[in-house]
Amino acid sequence: MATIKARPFDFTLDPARTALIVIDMQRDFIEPGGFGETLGNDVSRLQAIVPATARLIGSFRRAGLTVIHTRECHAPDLSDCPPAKRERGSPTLRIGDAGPMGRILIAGEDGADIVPELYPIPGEIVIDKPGKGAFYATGLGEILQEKDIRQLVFAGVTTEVCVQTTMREANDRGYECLLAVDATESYFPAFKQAAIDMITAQGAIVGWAASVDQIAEALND
Ligand code: C5J
Repeated sequence: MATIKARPFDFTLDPARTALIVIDMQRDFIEPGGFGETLGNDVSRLQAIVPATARLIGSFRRAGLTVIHTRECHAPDLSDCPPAKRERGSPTLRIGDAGPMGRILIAGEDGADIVPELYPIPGEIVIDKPGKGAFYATGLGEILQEKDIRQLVFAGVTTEVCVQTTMREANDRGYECLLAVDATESYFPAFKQAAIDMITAQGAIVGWAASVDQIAEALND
């Protein structure tokens, strides 16, 4: 056990029962010329967290702990994409349309894959998820149960959408959730800050927050 001086109070990390979940560090959200930029977002904000996220993943790998990556993407026939989701966003570039890096958010397309700097190594789990939350319509819950995981460290994008949604899903399922604040980002700085505040408010109502350095130190890295 290791104590992390987290927000809003100490988080007692039990490495043997902890996994890292890296949410949607996909080329289409992060790289210039991808879907995210096409929607008018400044992707440099998201690119900036790649080194800290790589450091966090490295700490988990060196400690021999579980690393799980997620990708927000859909089946090529869009059978898992509700029209209500497809109809929103950009009117000119929708999920499934041909985009700069292949069909937008379609499994197997270049843009839907994880950025090379954070690419999963053999043995790591990759969850393709059709929703914002990683528990919805995936096998994540069963995987965590099978591994007897009780604590989840979160990284990835975007803080207020897929990261926060997954933390809320996990919190409701009884997991203790810790957000790595410098390994998560939003296209909107105010939304990132608000999400961290919401997560940690009211006595960690959704979870805790700490830096990558603090988490790495707790893993003796
Ligand atoms: C969004 C995500 N923002 N990964 N996806 O649509 O947060």
